[in-house]
Parts: sequence; structure tokens; C-alpha cells
Amino acid sequence: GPGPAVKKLIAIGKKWKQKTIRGPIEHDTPKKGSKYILCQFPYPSGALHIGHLRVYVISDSLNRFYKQRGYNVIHPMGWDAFGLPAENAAIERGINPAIWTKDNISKMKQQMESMLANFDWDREIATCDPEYYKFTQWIFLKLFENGLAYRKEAEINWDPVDKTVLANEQVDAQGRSWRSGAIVEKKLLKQWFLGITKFAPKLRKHLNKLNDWPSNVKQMQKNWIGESVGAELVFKVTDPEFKNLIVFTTRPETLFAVQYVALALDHPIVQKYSEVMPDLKEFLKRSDQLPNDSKEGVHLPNLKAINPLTKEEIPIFAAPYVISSYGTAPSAVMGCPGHDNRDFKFWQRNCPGKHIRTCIAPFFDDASELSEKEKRKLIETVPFTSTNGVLTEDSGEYSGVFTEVARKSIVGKLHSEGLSKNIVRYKIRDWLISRQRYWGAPIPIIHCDNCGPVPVPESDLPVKLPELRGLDTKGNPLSTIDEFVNVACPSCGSPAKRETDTMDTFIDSSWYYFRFLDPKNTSKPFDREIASKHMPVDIYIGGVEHAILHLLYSRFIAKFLGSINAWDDPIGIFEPFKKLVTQGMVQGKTYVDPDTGKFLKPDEISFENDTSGGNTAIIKSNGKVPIVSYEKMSKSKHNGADPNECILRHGPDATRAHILFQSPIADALNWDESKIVGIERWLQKVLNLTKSILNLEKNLAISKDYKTPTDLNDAEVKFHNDFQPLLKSITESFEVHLSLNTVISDYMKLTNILEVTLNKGEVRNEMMVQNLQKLINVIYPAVPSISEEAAEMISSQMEWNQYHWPAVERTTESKFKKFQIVVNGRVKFMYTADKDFLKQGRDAVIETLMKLPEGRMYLMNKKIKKFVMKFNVISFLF
Ligand code: ANZ
Ligand code: ZN
Repeated sequence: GPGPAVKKLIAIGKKWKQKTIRGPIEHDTPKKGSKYILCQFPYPSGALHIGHLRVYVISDSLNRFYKQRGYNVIHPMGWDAFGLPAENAAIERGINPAIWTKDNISKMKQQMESMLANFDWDREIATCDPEYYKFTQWIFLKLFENGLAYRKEAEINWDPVDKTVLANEQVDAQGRSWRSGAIVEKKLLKQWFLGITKFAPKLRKHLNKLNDWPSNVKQMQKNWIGESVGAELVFKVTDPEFKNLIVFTTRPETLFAVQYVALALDHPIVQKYSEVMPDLKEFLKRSDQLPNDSKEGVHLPNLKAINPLTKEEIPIFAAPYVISSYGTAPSAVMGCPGHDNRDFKFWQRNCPGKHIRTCIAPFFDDASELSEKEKRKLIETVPFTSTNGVLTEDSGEYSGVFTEVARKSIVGKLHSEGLSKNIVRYKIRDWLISRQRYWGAPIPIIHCDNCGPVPVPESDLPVKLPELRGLDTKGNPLSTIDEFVNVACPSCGSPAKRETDTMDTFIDSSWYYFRFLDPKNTSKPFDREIASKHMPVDIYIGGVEHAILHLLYSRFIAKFLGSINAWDDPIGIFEPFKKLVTQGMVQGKTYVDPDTGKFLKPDEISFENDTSGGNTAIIKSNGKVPIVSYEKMSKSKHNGADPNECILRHGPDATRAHILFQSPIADALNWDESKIVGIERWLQKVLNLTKSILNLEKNLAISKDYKTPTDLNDAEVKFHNDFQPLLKSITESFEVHLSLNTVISDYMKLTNILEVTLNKGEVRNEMMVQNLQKLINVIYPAVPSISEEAAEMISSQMEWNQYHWPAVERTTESKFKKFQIVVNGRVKFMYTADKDFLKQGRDAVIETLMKLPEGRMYLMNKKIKKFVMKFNVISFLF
């Protein structure tokens, strides 16, 4: 168990718990405006894990800092409460998902309080509350009204474990579900979609304005949105039924090297020819089993395409590597093996040995730093995929022209012939939002045979989830509840059926930051003025795993809400999060048996003292030394850490400071609880120091507006000058660099300066107290209960505002200066005098020096040939 010193830290945490979770009280600095500091709200699983703790420690520290700086801080907390775990618990254990969720919320709230998080609990929301999802449904209706919510039959991602549909964003590169990890299946189903693609140009363009976002997150969004600037070119085909075939290309200047056209398997030409080509029909049948990047293809021998520029006839293939169209023109590609990797591979496989054409060569200007060898290598590279180059000799009037220039004039020429159209394409697809599950917001639509899909009238919102005792089926129980399903059509009154799909929970979280600003509004999701005043969120803290999903959806919904005038921002870009902070993962210490490769449980390890005074882990069963590494925490690796236990063992402040200290917030944090002792020692030192400084003089009290005196002695100057840069560094680490690990190390440095200075005893007591107060002020964001404890001691002796953020003072100069006395070019001795010493003039200076013992030794009875005094040098030439 913890020793007495640590026990005291734990007790202090308890003593100040209520006060610290209420946060700093208002103080008298004029308000500088407001700050909206938000951390991603959690799913109420029932237990905070250490990753949660890290986010909340970061956001709470920033919250307290800005409050001390005089801002009105909005720092809310709520619950992303719909979703599958509640439903699965309900199925497995027969518990009502609403009750399960409520229980978990109250457990997690307690855990947040035990780490002293200061959240605006009066803004608390849970997305599963009817008062909340009423407005999730309202937003859906607005999307529907604007043609941005629609239902269509589509090939969708089916998660066979969770028995529901997933959005593209929720399937990883390996084709697995983000939630269950199951390999996703394709199914054809009628589903609801949101028109995020309509916002693709703005979602792409405005990424450039997000200067305070990590560049990796922006890059991931860019890739996901997948903007391609190119042209649709018309290839005539030798089939009277089709005549024209449209390809999309970003490289029209490669037309001189095009050797074939490839069609997606769902292209109407492919569909038609499969009727008469058994091999094609058979190929289509087994195409499901082909990998995504398969370079197989089938030649359509009875058909040719005509290159719109060279008028040459070229072959046509059906090829699965051409990605099917979604609603746009049927997909086709002009194949250019000499300049494109995918086309090159396709050509090698389907036309092995056949000549590969090129029409672009690298261009080297005089300034090129490449060696002849490197140049030759580049010239010989096939495919040559660079977009920088010049067109080769066989390119007619474009020979020798730079690619960019050739591209523009070729497109211009084809355009005038009606064979080209400039176009920007996006890879992103509309957002599939219907889920065949119970625990989500019902889609507010009624299907009527006469009227089609009819929106539920706004006055009938929310469409409430019918209560269920317990669920016993996987799949969607809503469709089996007749009272829920059977309703009258709101439009014509005839018997109709309610939509039984619920919404993807990512819709709930795509607008929650608006609701936090106006959480009790019963008539609207949020007030326009209030939202416009406080949006965007100033600092948003969360995990990088949401780089695409949540962060892209939120940007979309914020822009949509902007487009319907639900909020306004002065620049009109409707970005929800100004600064984004993605905190690194917390990794657990993992022990592996070197013989078996098995992950070991903590109780399979013992620790022995090693020669250097540290601990060596030993495997109990075989006495061997395990392999130690830090890895993502998981049950199977037995490397998890429970934040509650850490708080119980070390108190909340030590836990908080330890988390901040261990690594920069964007980096991975290797969790090692044993390293917390350094933090504990520091906290004890802060308390001891407070006591000692206050004991310097009984009844010492400095006034609230005590100023650093001007008549400082050397020791005081040094003290002052060491202290101020650290205060500045701490302030900037919070405000500018978000470097919270250096904040903690600066705290320790400040503490040491105080301690050393106290021990030397050369600084007047008032100054010691003044700087102690500043230390206690600035540690408040990270270790609030220790700050409170010290503040209580100080305040019992004098009036003082603990929640004030100290201003950084300028460093001062000493009144004194050290002068070098130089004789015939050599420094003979030093003399400390008032810094204005030289202003007395030559004679007075010499007279003073002559009186010194060293002066008598080096200067007396000599004839001065030359005398110079400048800066801190006094020079004699004899
Ligand atoms: C000819 C060409 C020559 C191309 C060349 C590229 C290089 P990004 O910008 O990455 O999306 N493409 C067009 N539609 C496609 C589809 N449905 N499935 C697969 N590939 C498709 O790439 C755009 C390029 O991807 C287009 O430019 C086209 O190939 C191919 F040296 O046209 B390109
Ligand atoms: Zn109707």
C-alpha cells in the first residue's frame, strides 16, 4: 500500500474533490471573451479507460488555464449513447438498453469526478434522450427537404456479425467492420443515404483553411474525398447502339500513348456483350471473387473504340480494375500502359509482349542536378508516371510541348469538337446511414403506397423508440412491433408503414457540439444567435481514429446547417472545429515469454532487484526474463491499466500530472505507473516548500498588489530572472504550443528554484512568498487539489487570489556590475560597483580603484600612457 506521504496526497485529492470539480470561481479580471474547449464525448461503456483519462486531463487543464486567464470557458461533457454495445448487452443479459446506458453514465460520471474533471454538467446531454434525438430527426427532415436524404437500392456493406449495414467509412482497407472486425459482405438492399458528395468540393477546399489541424488528418480527409481534376473525353465506338463511350481522365495529354479502353463490369456495353459472349458471361459471374486490384480482363473482339485525338482504332476490354460508377456516367478508362502503373500491369497481363507506347519524356533543364546516369535511368523508365515532362516527337503539333500546356490545348481542341468536357470528380460516396438495429434514432419517415416516403410532421417529433424489456433477436426488432410500424399516412391518411431503420450513430455525434451550446432548447436543436456566437469550437481534442469518420461527418453537417441558415460565421466556411488536437494512444507494458511467444499476465511476473537498483521482470514459472514492449492495450495482451486504480493508489493530481508529463500530447504514451514516484516527490516538495516559506516569518503578509521591488540585490535579481522565463514558458506552452509535458517539467524547475533560493536565504521573505504564490497559481490547471491545499495555507495568512494567472514580468538588471581591470592587455582583477560607476568620470574611477588592495598592487606609482573605459572594461597601458 501507499506510504504516509502518498496517503496524504490521496487525502488531499478527496478533501478538495467537490471544490475542484466545480472549477475555479469567477475572479475580478475583466473577461477576455469566450473559449469553447471540447473533448470528444465518450460512448457510455461503463468504464473510463486510460485513453479517456488522457483526453480529459488535457482538456481539463486547458479549461482551467483559460478560466484563470480570464476567459469564459465552455467545457461540456455528454454521452454518445446510442449504439450496439447497449443493444448487445440487452440481448445477452435481458437488460433494457436505456437502463444499461443510464447506469453506465452514472458510473463514468463518478470516474470523471474522481479525476477532478471540471465539466459544465449543466450542459450534459445524452444522444439517446428523446429531447436530443428529436432534433437528430429534425436535422434528418431538413436534409430530406433539401434533397440530401434519399432512399435507393444499392450494393452495400453488410456486417454479418452485427447484422447491419455499414457506411464505406466504417469499413477498413482490409474490408473489415470498424466495430465488429468481421469481413464485410456485399448485399443489394434499399437503404437511406445522405448527400455528402454535394458538399465534397467545399469539404475539400476548406481543408486548406484549417491551419490548426494536424496535417495527417487533413491528408486522410483529402484522400478520402479524393478530388480529381480532369476531363470526360468522348471515344466513338463501332457499335451503332452506343456510338459514344465516355472516359474520365486526369491526363488528356497521354492520348497519343493510349492503347486500349477498359470498361467497368457494370458498363452497359459489357452487359450487352455478355449476352453473346459466354466467356465474358462466365467472367462476370466469378468477378465477385476477384481481389479489388485484379488485373484480369476480357477482350471484346467485335468492337473498337476511336481515339478522339488521333482517330486511331483501339481495342476494348472489360476490366474489374475499373471501379464501377455510382450514379454518374458508366465508368470507363483510357488505358495508357506507358504512363500509368495500373494500365501497365493490365497490359502486361492481357497483351504480354506487345509494344508499349509512350508520348511523354522527362525534361531536364540546365539547372537539373541529376547525373547523366540518373537522367538515363529516368528516360528508360516504363511506365513513366511523372506529370512533369514534354511530349515526344510522335505527338504531332504538340511535340516538344510541356505536359501541362499540351493538356490544356488538347482539351481545348477536343472541346471545340464536342469531344471533351472539363470535370472535377470525387471518390467520396454518399453516406449510407440506415441501420437495421433497435438502439438508435428512428428515421422519421412513413412509407405510403400512394404518396411514397412521407416525412413525419415536425410537430410529431420525436418518433420515440418503443420500450422493450429485453431483446432476444439480433437484427431489427422495430420491424416486428406492429404498434410502431402501422400508422396512418400523414399526407393522405391511408394505412401506411413506418420506416423501421434507425440512423447511424455517427449522425448523433455530427451535431452534438451545437447542442452543448443550447442544451435545454425545446423548440429548436439550438438557437441561431448562440451558436453563431460560440462556434467554431476553439480547441477540439480527441483520437486520430476519427480522422475520417466523425470529423468528416461533423464538417458535412456543420456546413449543411450553415447552408440552411441555422448558424452563421463571419467567414462563411462553416467549419465546426478551429483547432484540432489528436492525442496519441496510451500503450501498455507487455510481457512476452521468449520461448512460447505467449502474452503473460501481471501475476505471472515477479520483480527482482537488479544491480543498478532497478527492477528486473522475471517469469515466475521458468525464471526467464520476458520480452518487454509497449503495445496498444487489449485484454488478450494483459497489458491494460485501470485509471481508477491509479487514482486510488496515487491520488488524482499525481495521476493527472503523470499522464501529462510522460509524453507530448500527440505522441503515444507508454504507460508505466512506477514512474509516477517522481511526480509524487515533486508534489510533496510543493507542499513542504509552501509550509517552509510561510514559516519564514510569523505573521508575514504581503498585500494583494505587492510589486516586485526595484532595489534588488544580486541574489534577488538572479531569482527573479530565473523565475520569469519559466512563467513565460508555461503560459506559452498552454496558449501557443500545447506542450503540456514541458509545462510539468517547468513546474518542477520553478519548484527547485524556490527551494534552492530558500535554502540560501539571500532573498527577502516577501519575494519568496510572492513567487510561491505564482507557483501555486500556475500549477492549478494540472494539479488542482494540491494547488487548493497550498492556497489554503497561504490564504490563512494573507489575502490572495489563487485563480489569477500571473503576468510575466520583465527580467531586471542588477544595480551592480562587475568591471574588469586590464593592465597592459591582461585582466588583473575584477571590481563590483554600481552599474553607473563609469559615469563618475576618469579621475574618480581611477581614484576609487587606487584605494583597493588590488589597485595598490597593480596600479600605484606607474605612468599611465593610455586609459580607456568602456562597457565593463577599465584598461590601463603603462
Ligand atoms: C488516362 C491516364 C493516363 C490516367 C495516365 C492516369 C495516368 P485519380 O486522380 O487518382 O482518381 N480512372 C478514371 N476512372 C476510373 C475508374 N472508374 N476506375 C479506375 N480508374 C479510373 O486518377 C484518375 C485516373 O484514374 C484517370 O486518369 C484514369 O486513368 C483512372 F498516364 O486516364 B487516367
Ligand atoms: Zn399517403
